[in-house]
Amino acid sequence: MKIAFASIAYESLAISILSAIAKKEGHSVKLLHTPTLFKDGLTREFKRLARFFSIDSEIFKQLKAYQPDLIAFSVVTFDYQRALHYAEIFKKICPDAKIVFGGIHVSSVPEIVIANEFIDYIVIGEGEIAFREIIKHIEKGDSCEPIVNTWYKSKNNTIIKGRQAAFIQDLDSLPHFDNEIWKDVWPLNSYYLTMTSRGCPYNCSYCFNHFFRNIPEEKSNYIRRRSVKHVMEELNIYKKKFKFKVIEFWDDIFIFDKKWLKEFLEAYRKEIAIPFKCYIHVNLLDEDIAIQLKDAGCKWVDFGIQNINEEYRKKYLKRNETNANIVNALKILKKHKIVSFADYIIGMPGDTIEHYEEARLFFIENMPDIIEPYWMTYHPKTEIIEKGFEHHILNDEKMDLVNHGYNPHGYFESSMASKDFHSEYYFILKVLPSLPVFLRKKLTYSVSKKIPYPVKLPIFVYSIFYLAIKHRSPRIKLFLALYMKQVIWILKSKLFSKQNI
Ligand code: B12
Ligand code: SF4
Repeated sequence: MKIAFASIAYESLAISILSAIAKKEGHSVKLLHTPTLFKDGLTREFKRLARFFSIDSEIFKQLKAYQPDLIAFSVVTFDYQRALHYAEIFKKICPDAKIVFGGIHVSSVPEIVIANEFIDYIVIGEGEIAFREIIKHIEKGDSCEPIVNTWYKSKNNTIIKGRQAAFIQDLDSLPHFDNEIWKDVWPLNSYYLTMTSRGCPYNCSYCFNHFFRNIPEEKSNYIRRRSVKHVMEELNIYKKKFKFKVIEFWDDIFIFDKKWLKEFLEAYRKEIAIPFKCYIHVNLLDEDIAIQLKDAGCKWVDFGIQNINEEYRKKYLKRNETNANIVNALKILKKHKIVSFADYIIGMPGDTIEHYEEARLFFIENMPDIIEPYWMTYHPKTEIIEKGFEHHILNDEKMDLVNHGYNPHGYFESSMASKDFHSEYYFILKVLPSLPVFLRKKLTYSVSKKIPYPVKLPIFVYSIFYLAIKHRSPRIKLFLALYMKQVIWILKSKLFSKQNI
C-alpha cells in the first residue's frame, strides 16, 4: 500500500513511529511536508514571506503523482485547522485515498474531528496498533469490523467505534523511529529529537496528560519507559548516520526513575557523549542526579514553574512543588553549571498582578538562566477549562472555538485572557535574566509601562539572542539550522517542479 504522511511545520515523532511501522510491514511511504515558514508559530507571522515560501502547489503536485491509498495526519490543537485545510484539498486531488487523523487534538475531541466529511478514520489514544489495523482494513475492502482505538465511517456513513485498548506496555516491542523520513526537511545533522518514555507522574490541570491517561477502557500502566538497550541502539544508529550535535529528550519528565536514569546516563556517557537537553521536575532533582546528568553531557534542563504563588499553583494548576523546592533546584543546577530554562505561563485564569510582582521579586533573588514566558492556551479536555469558566474568560461559544482549534496561540500571541499587565510582565520576565544585576530591580511594572514599543522590541530581541548565545541554547541553533535547511529545500522544490512543468 502507498501511504503519505502529511506534516505541517515540525518534525513529529508520531509520524516517525508510524512510518517505521508501515515500512516494516512492507508499505511504501512518502512525507508531504509543508514547512509554513513565517507562520509556523516559531516566529511572528509575516504574511508576505509566508506566501513567498509556501510550497503548497508543489506538495499538491507531488501528491497527485504519488496517488497514495492512505493519507495520515498527526495533529495538535494548534494546527488542526491547517490540517483540515490540507486534508480537504488532498481528498479532492486523490478522491480514492482514505484519510486518517490522529494525535492529541483528535484524542480530545473525536466527535468534532470525525464530523468532517473528508476524514475517513480517526485514532484516539495510542496509534501503533490501530494504524496497522487500519491499513489491513483498507486492504480488505468493505469490512464493518470495529478497529481498536479507531472510529471510522462505514459505507452507509454510520460511525463504527472500536474499543479503547490498554496502553502499550512494552515500548521495546516498537521499532525505532524512522528519522530517515525527515532527512530532506529537518536539520538532523545538528539537532536530534527523541523520547525514552511515555506518560508523566504528575497531573497538571492545563496539560493533556490527565485526560490522555484515562483514555483506555482497560487498566494499564500509563508511565512506561524503553529499556536502556533499546534507546542506546537507536542513538548509536542515528549518531553514525546523521552526526548530530545536540540531542533533546522530549520525555515529559526525563529524570523520573533514578535506577533507569543512572544506568542510561552511564551508557550514554560512554557511547554517545553528545550535549543534551531534557525536561525535569524540581521535586525530583537532587544533587546525585545533577552530577550524573552533568557527567553524561547534559548542558540544559527545562522545568515548569508556571506561577510563583504556591497557593495558586496548588489550587489552580495542581502542582504541588513548593517555592523552596524551586530555589533548591536552581541552586543545584547553578552549582553543577547546568543551564536552567524556567517555563512560566502568562495569563492564567484568576492570576493577579500581585502574583507577577511576587514572581519578579522571586526571580531577582533566584534567577534561572533563561525564563521562558508562554501565553496561556486552553486546550480541549484540560481541567483548567473549569477555571476559565469560573473567571468568565471562557463561555460555551469560546469553548466551541477552542475545541475546533480556533485558538491557536503561538509563542508570540497574547491569550484570550490578556490584561494589560500580562504583556508588561511577559516582557519583564523575558528580559530580566539578560539584565546586569544592578538593573534587574529597576525594571518594575511602572518602568516597563513607560518604555514605548519601538524601544521594547529591540530590547526583547536582544535579550533572546544574548541569552541564547550566552547559554549556547540548542533551540536557537535548531531554529537557524531549520530555517536554512527549509529555505534551501523550498527553493530546490520550486525549481525542480518548474523544470517538470
Ligand atoms: C515534542 C513536542 C513538541 C515539539 C515537536 C512537536 C511535534 N509536532 O511533534 C515542538 C517544540 C515543536 C512543539 C511545539 C508545540 N507544542 Co508540543 N509537545 C511535544 C511533546 C512533549 C511530545 C510530542 C511527541 O513527540 N510525542 C510522542 C508521540 C509518539 O506521541 P503522540 O504525538 O501523542 O502520538 C501518539 C498518539 O497521539 C497517536 N497519534 C498521533 N498522531 C497520529 C496520527 C495518526 C495517523 C495515527 C494513526 C495516530 C497518531 O499515535 C502516536 C503513537 O502512539 C508533547 C507532549 C507529549 N508528551 O506528547 C507536547 C504537546 C504535543 N505540545 C503541545 C503544544 C501546545 C505545543 C505548541 C502549540 C506550543 C506553542 N505554544 O507553540 C507547539 C505546536 C507545534 C505543533 N504544530 O506541533 C501540547 C498540545 C496540546 C493540544 N491539545 O494540542 C502537548 C500535548 C503538551 C501539553 N502541554 O499538553 N511540541
Ligand atoms: S509535569 Fe509537565 S508533562 Fe507532567 S503533567 Fe505537568 S505539565 Fe504535563
